[in-house]
Amino acid sequence: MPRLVVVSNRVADPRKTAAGGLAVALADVLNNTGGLWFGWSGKIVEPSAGGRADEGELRTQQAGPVKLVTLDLSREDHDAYYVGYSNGVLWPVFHYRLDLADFDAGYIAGYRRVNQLFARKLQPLLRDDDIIWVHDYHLIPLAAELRALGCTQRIGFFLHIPLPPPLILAAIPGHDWLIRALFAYDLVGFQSEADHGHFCRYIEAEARAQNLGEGRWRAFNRTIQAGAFPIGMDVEEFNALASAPDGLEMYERMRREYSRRKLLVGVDRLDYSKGLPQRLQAFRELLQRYPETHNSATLVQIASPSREDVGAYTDILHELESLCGSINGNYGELEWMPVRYIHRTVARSRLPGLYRASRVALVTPLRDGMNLVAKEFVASQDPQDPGVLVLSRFAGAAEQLKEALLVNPYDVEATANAIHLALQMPVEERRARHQALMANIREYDVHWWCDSFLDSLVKAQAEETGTPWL
Ligand code: ADQ
Repeated sequence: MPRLVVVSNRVADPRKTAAGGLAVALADVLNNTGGLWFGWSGKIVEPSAGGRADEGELRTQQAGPVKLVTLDLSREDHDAYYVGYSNGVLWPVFHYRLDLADFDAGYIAGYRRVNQLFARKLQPLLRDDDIIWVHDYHLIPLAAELRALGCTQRIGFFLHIPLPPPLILAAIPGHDWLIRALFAYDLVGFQSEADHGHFCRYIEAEARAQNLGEGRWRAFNRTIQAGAFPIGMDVEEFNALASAPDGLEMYERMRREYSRRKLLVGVDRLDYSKGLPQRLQAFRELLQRYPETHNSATLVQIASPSREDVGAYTDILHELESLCGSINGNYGELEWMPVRYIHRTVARSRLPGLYRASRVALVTPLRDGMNLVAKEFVASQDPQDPGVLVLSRFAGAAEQLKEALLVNPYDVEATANAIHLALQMPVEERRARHQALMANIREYDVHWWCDSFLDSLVKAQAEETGTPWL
């Protein structure tokens, strides 16, 4: 079996549980093939007096059979590549938020510079028969840069976030360069059929790509394969966390604390794509419309700090604090606070217990590539007395989790009604929905995702590579 090389913006040690889904997902394949994981160390080197920062020095760490190789970035590169282009342009536009994009012309140069740096540093570490899997929007041009250095290995790309329709994509200055860069891969994977469809429409209209059928496309002297590979969760990993001491303790504690009230839960990174203000407005609407929920329902909303160096994130933080304050101020009583808002990181090991103790999960992003919290909530439930998932139709997960209560998060009243329905739902209906959801989550789990992507990558018929063209 050829060696797997994974490249992503950040690298995680797959032996640590805090590393989360992707690391766990890839750990098996990386372990089996003695793989290599390459990415940014998370460290920024400041320029020494008068000179440029000494970036790009490689650090190697052995994690069992897996080699982790990381490099530092200079302040200038980090600000342009990570804060600027990745999180100030691609993240908002790919989540349909043109209003939040900051199209500073300097960002794209930094984005390209870091992708070139990654390619330059990675190329000498590669073997001819390696299979390379590149992850996410930070690294779209990486394969093109590797090809420019003569790499002919099989290279796949998976986009973890949504891909918007062609006319939204076309608002990005240099969008044609970006999408053309995807043709340096052999396989390009998306989270949903909707995103895959947007890609097909874009390349047909803007790049006059030729549709060869069965997901194969030809343009720019290259033939690539594209498709939807919805990411799944690791059900066994989550079960193990649930039955570990931390998980059990959390469950018992929450059950005791909320024995007289129904618990609603939201767990997100604090991000404007997650629809948090709309969710709180829907909860406020629930309290307003259905007085019987007073004193009987509590929303625990965890919103972990994220990308605090990007301006739009400070705005959403303030909006959220103000909404929580006004809901608690207007509806709270001495013995009951309607919202418990936690702007802190919560250990992954405590999530299954929290989910299991909750009657309803509110997963209501305005846009999301997939949203694994939705799947993790379902997998944590007691099958005899399961909680209900209220899920945004704009999360990639909605294509698969059809038995959830699907809502339009912009429609605050309808969302409030769905939450009410969830709180009232009889146990037979909860069981039936849970069973159907679980069947999907088990079948399309993280191992399915990994295997089906890598299978397609191995089979993708790479034809002539043509001249590298960036
Ligand atoms: P995220 O936007 O981070 O990921 P999500 O899928 O919800 O979104 O979460 C990824 C992982 O982080 C999950 O395992 C979840 O449990 C964990 N997580 C999220 N919020 C947390 C919190 N507050 N505390 C602790 N853990 C938390 C991106 C895309 C998603 C896509 C994933 C995977 O934006 O759409 O599902 O990648 O492809």
